[in-house]
Amino acid sequence: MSNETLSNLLNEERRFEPPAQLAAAANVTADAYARADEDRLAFWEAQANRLSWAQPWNEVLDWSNPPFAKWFTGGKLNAAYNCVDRHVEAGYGDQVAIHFEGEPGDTRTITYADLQREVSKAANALTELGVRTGDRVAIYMPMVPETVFAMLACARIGAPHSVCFAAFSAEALRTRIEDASAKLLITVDGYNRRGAVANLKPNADAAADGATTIEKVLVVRRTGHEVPWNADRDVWWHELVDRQSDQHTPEAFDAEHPLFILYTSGTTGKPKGILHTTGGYLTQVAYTHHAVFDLKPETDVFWCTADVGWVTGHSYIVYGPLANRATQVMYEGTPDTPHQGRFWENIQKYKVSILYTAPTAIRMFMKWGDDIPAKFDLSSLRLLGSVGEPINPEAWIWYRQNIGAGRTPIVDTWWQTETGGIMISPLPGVTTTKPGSAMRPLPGISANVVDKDGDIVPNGGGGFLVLDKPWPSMLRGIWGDADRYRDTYWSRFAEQGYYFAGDGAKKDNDGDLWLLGRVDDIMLVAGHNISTTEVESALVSHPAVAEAAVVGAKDETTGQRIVAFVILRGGQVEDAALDSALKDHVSKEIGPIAKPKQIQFVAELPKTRSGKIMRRLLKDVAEDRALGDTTTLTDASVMDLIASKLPHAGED
Ligand code: 6R9
Repeated sequence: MSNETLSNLLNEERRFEPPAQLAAAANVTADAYARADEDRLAFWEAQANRLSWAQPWNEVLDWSNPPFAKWFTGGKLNAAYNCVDRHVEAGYGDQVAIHFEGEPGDTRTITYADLQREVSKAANALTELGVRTGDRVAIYMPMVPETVFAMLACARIGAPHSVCFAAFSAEALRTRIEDASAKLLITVDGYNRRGAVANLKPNADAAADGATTIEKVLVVRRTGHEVPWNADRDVWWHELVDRQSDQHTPEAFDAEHPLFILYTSGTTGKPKGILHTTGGYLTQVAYTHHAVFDLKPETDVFWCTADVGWVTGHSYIVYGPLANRATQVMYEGTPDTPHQGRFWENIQKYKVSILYTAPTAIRMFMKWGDDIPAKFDLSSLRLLGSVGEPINPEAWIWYRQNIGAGRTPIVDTWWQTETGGIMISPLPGVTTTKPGSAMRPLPGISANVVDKDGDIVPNGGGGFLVLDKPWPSMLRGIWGDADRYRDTYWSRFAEQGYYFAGDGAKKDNDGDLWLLGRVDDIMLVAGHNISTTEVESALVSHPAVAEAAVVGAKDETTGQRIVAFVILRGGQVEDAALDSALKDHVSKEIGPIAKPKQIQFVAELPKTRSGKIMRRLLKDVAEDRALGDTTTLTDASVMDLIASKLPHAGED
């Protein structure tokens, strides 16, 4: 960023108060902010007490050796016991934990008692395979219940799991296995995606062949198609796990015992193994799930549409919801199989009351058209959530109107793999929301916006988002690389001791926070910092546009010129008139400085599997360069399509 800080460009005046009924019965009320401000550690201590501990802690936070935090030191607990057994012991064994919906329409209903048996058997199986406390287990699995069983079985025996997205290549899996020296790989024969079988086993084999640390490969049978088999190394889940005892006594581990490693590349660079530990992580994900989603375990049906290979799946499919005894939906497939209303059909079928999804999905639904969700009964919904990217105000409004019938609150939740749990979000029974703003740090969380010198910017200003106090579910480091941990997150504002998240943000005149995207993506046009998010939101506020990605490409006169890649809503025609109408629209919404120089109509955008737009690749295209690393792309072919459509630099 230049010396100039990001100014407050877009103006959003719409406000939405919490529904009275929700506010009256909310899990968390406004007084939580004051309580947490008064004594932050006592506040987190109270949240830790929502869990079951085998041994109480001595100290809430040990921050004597920053940036290495220890929370609830001396305390002992078992994460799987907290997510499963204690609910059965309390008499809720018959409550449904997971409604599994396969893409072909097959279903499974898993109660908490079932979950306890499955996790216990899997834990016994891991022990039989020689997995011991502290050993790392790689999980290369799709969205099937065994993925949850496997993760909880690892937690139960204290073997940190490392879940790798099923869509990752063999090479991506191999490097992650090697980095963590995993000795067991758990995978599947295949899974159902877009009406076809995705064949996972050959990838798993190739990764295991190349990774010297893998001793055994445990294979779940999902599709039943024929797969290559290595009799020395491969073991069928149904043969090994099914013959185990369904009794298993969980051992309590230290609060700081590693729970999992999850690799993140963000949108750039070599993947980092983000390390999370047990007590603080579970405390924060359980509390935030309770506070932000207002879950009532007796009546709610929760559905987080994230893949379990993303941190959102770890924290808000597995650990947070299960610790809170949620009943939830787990769906294997894509939103458009066999038709574009599949999500809404699932909501109608299971009477989902709380939906948590990503802006990328919402914009896709906007593109497909309002008539699709309108065909289904979505009246069970009472709360909607968003995560993964800034949500454009227009997408927010569309979500509320078309999915939430104009009555459900929306919680826009900002957080990262590194933060472990939600950090900035409205509280649904408290906050009057503004479309496009994640609003305030949650009770017990402290964040701020600073300029390049680390000075706090006043309301109305913009700059870097920082976290200025340690939080329970914070990462404890990067696996095997303490220096990289310090450099990546703590060196930018070392003097102040702030964690730098890598995101730009602004504070509006009320002090509410608006996320502006990764600072690496921020554009510098004729001496002005302009956020990609704001230009994209201006484009999406035009009725013809469903989604937009904006990059700053090198320009001889202005430093950078704004290039916009635009996906139109269904039925719109791409022509010169629309091209100039969109440029004028941005100019009117934000100002002439933000007017795109070039607009390219496209059918798809390059995205990571968690739905984040990879602007870095679009920038390569806009600057007419060879593409950088595309290994985390969902579909690498979209780049060829986009590159073939874009006029080369200079030919406007
Ligand atoms: C949970 C997750 C983290 C990055 C983060 C930011 C972006 C996530 C957001 C958001 C604006 C939100 N991000 N939620 N930006 N508003 N509500 O996404 O983790 O995959 O590690 O990504 O995602 O840029 O820094 P992760």
